[in-house]
Amino acid sequence: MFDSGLIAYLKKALKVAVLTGAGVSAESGVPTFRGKEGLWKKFKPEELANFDSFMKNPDIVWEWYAFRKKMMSEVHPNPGHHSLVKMEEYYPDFTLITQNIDNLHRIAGSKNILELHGNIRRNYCLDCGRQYDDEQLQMGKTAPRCECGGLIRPDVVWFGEMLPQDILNAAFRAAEECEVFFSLGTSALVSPASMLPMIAKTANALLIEINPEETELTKAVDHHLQGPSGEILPQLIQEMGI
Ligand code: BV8
Ligand code: ZN
Repeated sequence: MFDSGLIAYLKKALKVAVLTGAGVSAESGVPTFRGKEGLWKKFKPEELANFDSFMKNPDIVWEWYAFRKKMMSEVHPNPGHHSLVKMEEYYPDFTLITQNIDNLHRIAGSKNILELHGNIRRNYCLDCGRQYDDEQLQMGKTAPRCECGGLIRPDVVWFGEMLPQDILNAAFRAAEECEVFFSLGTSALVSPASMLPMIAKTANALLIEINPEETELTKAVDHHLQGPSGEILPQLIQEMGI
């Protein structure tokens, strides 16, 4: 199924980094952003996933997040997530960088995860910073309030917001130092996450993309493995014998 040279190279690599996007969760039933059934189709992302809209209309933004929290709490990791857990166990130095906020990598058992855009399971108070997980929130029609009276927001990175600096730096470091970089299920459009694959390539890593479609990145990758990650990744690790 795969080029034998590629399998041999992957088996002897020591340092591997992976960037995942919404496509990796598509086979779990989580709609991607830009796909046909794209989440962004139903909603105006710019109007929902940003701080100003939240301050202007917290109830509307919370309605969207309550809908996504419920949907993400009812889905399960797919074979693609489980293959990444096996890869983490196999490689001496493995970094999983994700743009996804759906918590599925953690549920699948991945350990060393860099959550670039936060995690939909976490929330915090805008005024006092107190953290709340979903179970502690009364999810209703209006945005939940903290005991101090402050507005509670989801702990995700909105457009125009900085990514957590320490996590982003760790992701840049992993991309610079790895021998193999996988770009999985991402349209590679949202920065600064979209910079990581080219940072790895510039640092002479082997750049592999898994995606049923071509993306902005495809022309620059060493291997474009065309297909769903939930099918390709299990085949890849099977051929690698891990
Ligand atoms: C920042 C969390 C610095 C929230 C997300 C112009 C105006 C304003 C801003 C900008 C601008 N130009 C650039 C920017 C910066 C902006 C940006 O990149 N915008 C894009 C749209 C151009 N970035 C930011 O704002 C970032 N912050 O830059 O701060 C700064 C600060 C202050 C002032 C100046 C600068 C913050 C970005 C984070 C936004 N938050 N999510 C939430 O989810 O609610 S982004 C969200 O969208 C995701 O996290 C993810 O990153 C992105 C979606 O991308 P993908 O994951 O790739 O998903 P997509 O649907 O696009 O693609 C899916 C792919 O999977 C497809 O290729 C498909 O073919 C494939 N696929 C489908 N099925 C499968 C599959 N693949 C494999 N298997 C399958 N089965
Ligand atoms: Zn508070």
